Amino acid sequence: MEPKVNNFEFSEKPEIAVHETDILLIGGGMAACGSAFEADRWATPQGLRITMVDKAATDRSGAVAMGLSAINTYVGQENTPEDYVRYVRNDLMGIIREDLVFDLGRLVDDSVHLFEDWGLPIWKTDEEGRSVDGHTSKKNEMPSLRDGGKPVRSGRWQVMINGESYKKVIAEAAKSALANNRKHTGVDQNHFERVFIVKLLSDKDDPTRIAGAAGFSVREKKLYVFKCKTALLAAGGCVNVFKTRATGEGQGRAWFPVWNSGSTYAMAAEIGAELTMMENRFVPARFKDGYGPVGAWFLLFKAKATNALGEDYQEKNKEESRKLYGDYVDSMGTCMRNHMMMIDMKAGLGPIKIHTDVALQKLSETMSKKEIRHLESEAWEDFLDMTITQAGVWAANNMAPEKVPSELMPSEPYLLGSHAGCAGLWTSGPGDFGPEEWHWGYNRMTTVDGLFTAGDGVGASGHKFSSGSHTEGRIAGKMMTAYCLDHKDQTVDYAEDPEELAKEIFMPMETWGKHSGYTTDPDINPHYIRPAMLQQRLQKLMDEYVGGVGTWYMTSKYMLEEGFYYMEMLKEDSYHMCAENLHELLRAWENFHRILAGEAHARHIHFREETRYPGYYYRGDHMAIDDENWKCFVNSTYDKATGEWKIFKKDYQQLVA
Ligand code: SFD
Ligand code: AMP
Repeated sequence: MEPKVNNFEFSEKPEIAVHETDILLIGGGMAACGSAFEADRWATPQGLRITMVDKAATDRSGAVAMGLSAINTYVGQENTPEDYVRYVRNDLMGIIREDLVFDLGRLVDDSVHLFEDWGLPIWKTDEEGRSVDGHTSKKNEMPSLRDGGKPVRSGRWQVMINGESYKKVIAEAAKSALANNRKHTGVDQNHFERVFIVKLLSDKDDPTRIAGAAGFSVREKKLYVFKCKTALLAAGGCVNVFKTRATGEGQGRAWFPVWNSGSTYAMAAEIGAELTMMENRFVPARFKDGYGPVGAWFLLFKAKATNALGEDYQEKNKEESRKLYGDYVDSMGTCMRNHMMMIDMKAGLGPIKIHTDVALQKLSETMSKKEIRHLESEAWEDFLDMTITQAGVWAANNMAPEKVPSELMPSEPYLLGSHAGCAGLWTSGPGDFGPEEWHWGYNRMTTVDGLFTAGDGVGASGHKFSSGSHTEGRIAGKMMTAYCLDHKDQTVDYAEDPEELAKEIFMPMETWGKHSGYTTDPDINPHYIRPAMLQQRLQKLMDEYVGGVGTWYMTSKYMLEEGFYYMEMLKEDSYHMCAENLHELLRAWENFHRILAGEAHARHIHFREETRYPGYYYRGDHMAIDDENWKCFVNSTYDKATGEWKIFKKDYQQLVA
């Protein structure tokens, strides 16, 4: 096909806006909001400018968009940071960066206390040991956590909240921090919403140093080029890279937020940052079709899940699984729970059901009518606060959790680093805890000078959840301030010409303008492929060759190598994506990011010759865990110019006994 050239002959040229700042925050989720808050405390008094760029509306963007019912990481008085390290290590099959996890464990509670100060209602336990919901405990002026109030623990690490407006509360604090920074620095605008960042820009004299980022508005035809001294890349994890279980009328429904399209991993890889544990993924076991989370049901309501014969599949399948996974079956981490469930599903012993009805009836045995009604409304609210679709699925199917059990299902895989997964970037540790080689200057800085990350971006340290991601953003916010002060006299400038960036970024619109008249049906055209079609091709490829739901998460060296061939074909075709409008342009660029994130995932799985995460994925040619050869990190770098990956091992070090 003819080479791609964009001189804006067939599409309108965008306006180009250049914005200069000191600290650039890419993303507006938990991590970036934490960064804005903390950077304001340190950077504003120094006259440093802070800018946040979110592809969506920050009030409701990212994973916490719909709200949450629990804060999953609160260490509290009962636990220590060392306990937290043991818990995370256990759940992630023995390989984590203990320096990063310990560091988070010692700081995370402060963020939770701030959330409460900012108005988030947190459930409390009263003197008789009864649970009081967040709204009532606020109304009754029960002591805050900071003042010794006792939370309602659903599990050892989780505390219950009235969290429908959780993200709005967090965003409000971030926005007022940005407003304060504006006031002190005299900058007109420092919060850009609905601007999708496409690529990071490196310094013209030093390609290993960050100098900015470029993106476009999804509402007006405008290219944005940001120049910065330091940047936080916190654009969440990656959804919709694998074929989804939801099809037809449910298409588009996913557990993970649809905004997060692998931008963190792809843009970091393209600028040369080292990735870690990209083979890891998260396959959440969820209420079928609505993707309702299970945590509160298992931990707070004490529901049990069984196979179709009423058997406890975890107990039943434990000894058989020990043959491949040894003592790891005893810790029964999140992937292992999936594994036990899938054994029975594959044997035709599904549906797997969670007995919400039995659990609620048992809990209500000693309750008054009023208390029972309250319990039932809590059961609905668990989803109305967090995964509204699940309540919709119940209502649509004439099901009520207090009357009938619900089906559970392992979902399609997601790439993330803050929930029960640990894909991400290799970052510097805190320095005062951990080996020297894990500390190269600034806490949570990547291997690219001046580029930081947090939340889903930091690899090898999962189970941070919402509170931990916010905390990690705060750590980075403070460190970015230090970075700016230490590099006060250095000037940075990006190498790219904004005119050329405009041509590259808006290419899919030129393709549309040039060719869309060629056929009567705009979907079928020999000159281009529409982003929705390309996305389906990627999802099919990932599903079939990289272990998605279609193969029960099974892949192998042979399947992956076959898949790499088709991925090359897909990449070739991706340059022919068209965009009829700005929305489709967004879809096109999300696909570019997903493809690279998906490829990193596949390449890492190919490198790690064992099945470290049974229940998340299986290497059919290496079905066992092999601690002798593979109890290590797998890291990689990508060369954008050649398209080549370098993948290598890094030693794991145990720091906490
Ligand atoms: O029920 C660009 N999580 C839960 N955490 C808890 O503490 N309790 C829970 O109850 C949780 N549950 C839960 C959770 C997640 C999800 C998806 C569900 C349920 C359905 C986990 C946390 O939510 C998660 O750990 C944090 O939110 C992670 O924070 P962060 O900042 O790493 O990611 P984000 O919040 O999703 O924000 C991403 C931001 O990036 C923007 N963005 N901006 C510009 N350019 C681009 N190219 C961009 N790409 C993305 C997004 O708009 C967003 O602002 S439960 O399952 O356990
Ligand atoms: P989820 O709702 O599945 O996202 O889980 C929320 C929290 O509860 C996370 O910290 C999980 O690790 C934890 N969790 C969920 N299910 C279980 C379970 N069956 N046993 C122990 N912990 C669980």
